[in-house]
Amino acid sequence: MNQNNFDSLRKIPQQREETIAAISTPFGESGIGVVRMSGPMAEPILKKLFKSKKEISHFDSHRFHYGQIINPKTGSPVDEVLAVLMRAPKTYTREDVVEIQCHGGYLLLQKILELVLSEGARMAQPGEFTKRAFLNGRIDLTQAEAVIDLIKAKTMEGIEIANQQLSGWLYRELTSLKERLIHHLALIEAHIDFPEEEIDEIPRMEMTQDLVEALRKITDWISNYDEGRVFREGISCAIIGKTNVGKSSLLNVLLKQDRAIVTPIPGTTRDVIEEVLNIHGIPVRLIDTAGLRKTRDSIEKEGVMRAKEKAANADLILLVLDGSHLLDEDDFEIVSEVKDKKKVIILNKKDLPQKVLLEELKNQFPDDPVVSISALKNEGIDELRRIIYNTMIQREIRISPEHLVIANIRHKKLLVEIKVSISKAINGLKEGESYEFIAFEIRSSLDSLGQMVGETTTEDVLNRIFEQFCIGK
Ligand SMILES: Nc1nc2c(ncn2[C@@H]2O[C@H](COP(=O)(O)OP(=O)(O)OP(=O)(O)O)[C@@H](O)[C@H]2O)c(=O)[nH]1
Ligand SMILES: [Mg+2]
Repeated sequence: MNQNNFDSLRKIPQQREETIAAISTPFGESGIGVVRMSGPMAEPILKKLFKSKKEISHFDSHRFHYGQIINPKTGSPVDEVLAVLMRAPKTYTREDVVEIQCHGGYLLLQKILELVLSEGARMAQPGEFTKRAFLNGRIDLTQAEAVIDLIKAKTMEGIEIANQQLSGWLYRELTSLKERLIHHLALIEAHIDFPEEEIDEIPRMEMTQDLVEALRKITDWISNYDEGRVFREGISCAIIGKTNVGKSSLLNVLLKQDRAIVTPIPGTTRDVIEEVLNIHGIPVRLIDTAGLRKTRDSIEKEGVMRAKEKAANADLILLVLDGSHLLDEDDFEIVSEVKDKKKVIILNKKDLPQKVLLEELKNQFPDDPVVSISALKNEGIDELRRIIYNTMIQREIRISPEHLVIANIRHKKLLVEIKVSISKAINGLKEGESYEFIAFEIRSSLDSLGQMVGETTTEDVLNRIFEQFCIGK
């Protein structure tokens, strides 16, 4: 096969003679803060800045050392710290790594970073430590992507999916698939290259069966993407309805806190209020909006416009109606506004005498779940939470080490490409297509596989992935 396909980007030196440095802890005050370096200058820089009562002529690797950071120009102490030197290759980046744990004041961290930079390190770009771990071959691209997912996860389910990927489970599956495909390709290419030699006939049946088996696995992975994505990225959920129907009350009761102002005056909420909530493992960005009505008030007008914009972009609409009043023109207008959106119809104020019947509403919205609640009395809220979950999770997925969950759109797109090529190869085998044709399809599936794990990924795509990281990771 064409070896260029798998010429790993990781073998290309990426100016890694440079030593990078960054503050790895968040901006603000904290108990401790960490300045991190990676690269060949990490140890010499540490030796220049670090002073200990005990003479440390030789740093033990992977051990804490107690001492002070001093300004080498003035000799004055900057902070009392613990420093760790981790010598390559058993480190996060596979390069020499130094971590300086100092007091967590931001100015202090800035000062230590400045000293490190003035001694020859350069500022790290977002995700550059992890990028080096990838470029130096410690992790593949799917594992690097899992690092960012782990940091950004909002629920335990999100953490589990990221951990599964970080442990290299996806990488191992893809590697074994790659080996199978390379095996088939080698057989076919031998026939193409030496047609007149005495080589065994290609076992078309067995090859077909093996590819069908691989296809089944890939199809299975693709099929749980929608659910995986929901757990990884979460959903946006806009609470929409007329004024005074209880939208802000609903936000508050779901959040279990008085986040939004609630009054009997229609038009209370003007601006958009957003909060994140965990619904059975789904991170839900809940958006309370201004009640939709025609208004002359310019502030409220702006609020109504924003509400419509949020409704248009939301993954899910919570359409709130007031069950204690007959529905009117305003309600119907809102209904028609969101008719093509995924939504839950909520009949609020069930504690009051009802003018709208739940059954009638169910007939009116045969395709949408309908639920009757009281935001004021906290009734029906658990049922609503369950309905929101069921609306987004069509099929239950098991998140466990044995069940691979695909949650990243980049992975899904590549898996679909692989699926298409393998399907074509299978059909080609069944219909007696030329070996060139089958080899071409297997090669293109191998190329997509290479992009997935980062072996043939373009620099552009890599940059886009690592840009999402924070500085210092
Ligand atoms: N009885 C009863 N009153 C409710 C219920 N939910 C909300 N209310 C009352 O209805 C009034 C309006 O509630 P809000 O939550 O401010 O309504 P809203 O839809 O956010 O209103 P705007 O922000 O003006 O669009 C308040 O007086 C609430 O106490 C309910 O379930 N039962
Ligand atoms: Mg409101």
